[in-house]
Amino acid sequence: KAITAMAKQSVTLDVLSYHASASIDDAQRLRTLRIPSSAHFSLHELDFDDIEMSDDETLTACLRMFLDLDFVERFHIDYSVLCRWLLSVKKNYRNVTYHNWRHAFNVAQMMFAILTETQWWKIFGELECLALIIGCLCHDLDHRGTNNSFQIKASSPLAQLYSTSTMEHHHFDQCLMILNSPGNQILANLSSDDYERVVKVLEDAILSTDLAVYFSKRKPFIELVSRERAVSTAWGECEERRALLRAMLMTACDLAAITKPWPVERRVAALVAGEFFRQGDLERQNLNLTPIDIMNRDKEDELPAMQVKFIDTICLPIYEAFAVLSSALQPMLDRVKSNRAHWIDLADND
Ligand code: 5BB
Ligand code: ZN
Repeated sequence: KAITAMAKQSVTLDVLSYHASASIDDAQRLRTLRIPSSAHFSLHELDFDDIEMSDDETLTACLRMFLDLDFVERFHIDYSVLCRWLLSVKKNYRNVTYHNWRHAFNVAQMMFAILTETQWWKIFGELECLALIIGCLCHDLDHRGTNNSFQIKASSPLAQLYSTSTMEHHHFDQCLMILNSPGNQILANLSSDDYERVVKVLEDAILSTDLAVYFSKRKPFIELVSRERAVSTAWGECEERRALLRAMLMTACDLAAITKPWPVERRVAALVAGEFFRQGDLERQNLNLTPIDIMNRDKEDELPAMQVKFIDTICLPIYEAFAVLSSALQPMLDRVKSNRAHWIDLADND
């Protein structure tokens, strides 16, 4: 699988050429928009739904999160630069069914709601909170609607560049590229120490959204939670615990559609299925492979049963741990359980 340095460079150029910055004009227009309160957008709600929002509203809601978390003041972020950076981030999501800008926006809102409702923002401090929110907004940048195993099977340029956490490394690359683009440098006024720390936390956060990374950290996390039972102020001084909590928070926010009211969950699950089926179609057409059941349109009837398995093996353990750490997060666990009952119902009656 090893490739020469020169081949790697040309792969890198191929992969990086997709990047495009938003225009100054678009940024100036966003800059003049009024920013409604977090209450207006229900940004603190765990059952938040973006369906009724316009694209402009998703952008002003992001600006509201940056303002309320005091990032703009604390890190001397130039407001015009912030507007352009947000537009560039949005622009570098593709029009795929699920892994698009709306997904990234929802993940960031969930992080905002959890950090504020649990008061854990005090444990992490402003620098790590900034990295987490940027991480959520950027964690699926340039997603093509196909997963890591597809990149490997297709020997895509991305798989040649990164053999593990393929897409997640690419999302982080895209994130850094935008942060370094002229006119988009929201971290320009940080000290070099603070800048390096934010980028390191950001890298860990984005790489943590690989499910394989989640599986490797889940056991130590659950053991920590059963020992501690709550996030005490002592966690603020323990980088190891904070790092584990940050990684698990990324997954909890990434998968949070499963914690939403049933009509939202059912709608989002259909989007996930649509993207999986499209990958299955590509595997058949381009790679001459038979897709696995979850990506096979012919197995659409088995979707409710797959969701039950997804809930039991991946979702319940993490939201159970979070409900132990903070009673403010118990509603997320309750929703996962009631959605599970809905999926069981559909699985039985079809
Ligand atoms: C998930 C892991 N994957 C490598 C193989 C399939 N499984 S699964 O059996 O748990 C599964 C999950 C099967 C079907 C699914 O959806 C059918 C519509 C899902 C599923 N995944 N359902 C969801 O509602 C959601 Br949300 C997801 C997450 C999709 C993004 C996957 C990236 C996870 C990063 C932590
Ligand atoms: Zn995601």
